[in-house]
Amino acid sequence: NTVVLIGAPVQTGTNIQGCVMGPDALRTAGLQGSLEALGYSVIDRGNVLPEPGPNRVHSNSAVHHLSDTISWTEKLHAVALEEMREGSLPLFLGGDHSMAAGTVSGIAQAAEEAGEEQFVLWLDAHPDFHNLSTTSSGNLHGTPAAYFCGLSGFEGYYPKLNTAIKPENICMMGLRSVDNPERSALQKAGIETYDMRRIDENGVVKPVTEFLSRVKKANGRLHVSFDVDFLDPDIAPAVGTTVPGGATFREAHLIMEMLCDSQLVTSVDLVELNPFLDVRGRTATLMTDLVSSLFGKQVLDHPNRA
Ligand code: DIR
Ligand code: MN
Ligand code: MN
Ligand code: MN
Repeated sequence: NTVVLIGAPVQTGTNIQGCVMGPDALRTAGLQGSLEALGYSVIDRGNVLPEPGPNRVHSNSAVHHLSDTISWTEKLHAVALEEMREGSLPLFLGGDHSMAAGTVSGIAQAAEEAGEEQFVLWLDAHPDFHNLSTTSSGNLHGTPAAYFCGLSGFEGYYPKLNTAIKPENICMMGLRSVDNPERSALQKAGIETYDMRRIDENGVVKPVTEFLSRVKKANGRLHVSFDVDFLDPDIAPAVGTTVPGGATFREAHLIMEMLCDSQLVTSVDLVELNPFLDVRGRTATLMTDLVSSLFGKQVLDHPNRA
C-alpha cells in the first residue's frame, strides 16, 4: 500500500497555540525519507484545510471554536473516506486530537462500505471522551472518541455520524488523566481501558497481544490514534497537555514493533505535537523514530516478524 501523508494543522481544539506547526515538524524530522528507506512508496498530499462554515454556539459556554472543529471534522472525514476507498495507508499528521472526529469517522465509514470490522488503538494519557455538554475546559480535543463511538451530546452540531466505531472494538492505553464524566461514560460504553497502573502491573505485551488477536480474529482493520502525551513528558515534552508518568521509550517502541509484526495497521493519526514547546525537535524526531518502528524498522531480525 502507498503511504499517504496528510497534514492537518488543526489547533482550535486546544487553548495552546503551536499544533499548527505539527505537520511541518514531522516533515522536517524526515518522516517521508525514513519510510522510503524502509521500502515504502510515500506520497505527501501536503496540508488539508477546512472550508469555513456558519458560526455555531453551544449552551456550554466553555466550548470554543465549535464551528472550526465542525469544519475540520467534515473535511477530514471526507479525506479519510477517500484515502481508505483508494486503498492507501493514510498517516494523518496533526494537529490537535479534535481531528480524530473526522479521521476516525471517515475510516469507519470506509470499513463498513468494504464489509470489514474497524478497530481503534487509542494511545493517549486521556480518553478524550467528553461530549459538548460535559467538557469543562471547552477544548474540543477532549471529545473525539465519544463522537466516533456514536455517543449522544453532539446532535445538531457535529456532522451526523454515518458509521460509529463499536466500543468493543476500541482499546485505550496509557490513560492517566480522566475526568469524572469521562470515567462514567467509558464504563457505560464498556471500552477496554489500560491505565498506567495496569501497564505498570502487566507491561504492554499482554494487553497489546490480546487486543491484536481480537483484531486478527475478526479479520479487522486497525487504526492507531497516537497522542504525543501517551509518552512520558521526559522524553516527549512537546505537547500542551503533558501528564507525568507516561509510557517509556522502550514501551512505546515495543508497541510499535508489535503493531508492525501484526501487519494489521491500516491507518494512523499522529496528534498533539506542539513544536513550539520542543527542545531542538526532539519530540518530532522521537515520533518519527516510533513511526519507523511501526513501519518495520528493527535492530536485528526478530522471529515474530513475517
Ligand atoms: C481534559 C484534557 N480531559 C479536557 N484533555 C486532553 O480538557 O477535556 N486531551 N488534554 O488530550
Ligand atoms: Mn488526545
Ligand atoms: Mn492526550
Ligand atoms: Mn459521510
